[in-house]
Amino acid sequence: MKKYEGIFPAIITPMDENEEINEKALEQVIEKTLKQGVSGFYVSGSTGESFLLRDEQRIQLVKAVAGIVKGRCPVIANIGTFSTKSTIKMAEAVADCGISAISAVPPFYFSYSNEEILQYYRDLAGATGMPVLIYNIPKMSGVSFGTDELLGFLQNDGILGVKQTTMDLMQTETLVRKCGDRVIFNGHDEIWLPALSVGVRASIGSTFSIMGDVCVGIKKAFDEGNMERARFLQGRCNEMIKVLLDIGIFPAIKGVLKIQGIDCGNCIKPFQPLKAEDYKTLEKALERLYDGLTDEMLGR
Ligand code: MN9
Repeated sequence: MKKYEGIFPAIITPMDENEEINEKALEQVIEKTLKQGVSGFYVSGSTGESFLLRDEQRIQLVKAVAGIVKGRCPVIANIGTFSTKSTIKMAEAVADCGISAISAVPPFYFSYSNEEILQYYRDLAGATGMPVLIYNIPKMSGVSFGTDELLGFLQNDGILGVKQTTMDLMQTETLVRKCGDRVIFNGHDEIWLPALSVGVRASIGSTFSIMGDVCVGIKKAFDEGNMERARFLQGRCNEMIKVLLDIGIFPAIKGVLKIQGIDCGNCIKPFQPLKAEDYKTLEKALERLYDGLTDEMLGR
């Protein structure tokens, strides 16, 4: 396996009742998913509620994950903020804690030219010397790239690759075909199998914290040429993802973790706590997800 191959949970940020980081629960999620065969972690991303955390909490979080992982697998930290200078400051604060790469969504809110966005990524790579993973998430950031623009960005020194949180598999296919030396991460868990079919080898996703074993199983089945099983497992995941999205993906993921025995608290307000009926819905969905799945199917 390559360094950036397989599934990377976009890890949730466990919180206590004061909206401070619960490092004990963080460790439990990391150890559980490592046992399930995940290949690394993406920290302080959308799933990690990064834009709701204070800067010092993001730094604490990244350091805590690196400290728990202790070099057993790569850790990618999303350190993106609103300006180049503050993003570099954030990157410098975590540079020596044992992470493998940094990542950032394109600067947003104001409209920037492509040159300005590219310069932002170049400045991050240049100032820190760490590989930079572009976080392409047009639906959330409001910044969409054409395929040619992205291809241009990927040619630059210091760019590790791109996390493609988009359903545009044609764009993803083109990036994989034309940028063989860069890492193209799938970013939507519901199209992990379709992404594998266009040559993607790695995926960063929020649901890998709660069903990492099933998603490891999808890749294993695909690599063994067992498409029937791979499709079956992707279908099970997608039924689960539909329920999570209907409830609200991040609070719902924390809800499932609680059912699985790891209390990660609530998401930061204005996210609202789950209702009792949401837990019932999630319990049922979780039972359905794992019903009849064997160790072999789960990649064990
Ligand atoms: O980081 C996640 N992206 C967002 C990846 O939440 C915006 C995905 O894992 C999605 O949560 C998942 C559900 O749509 O694919």
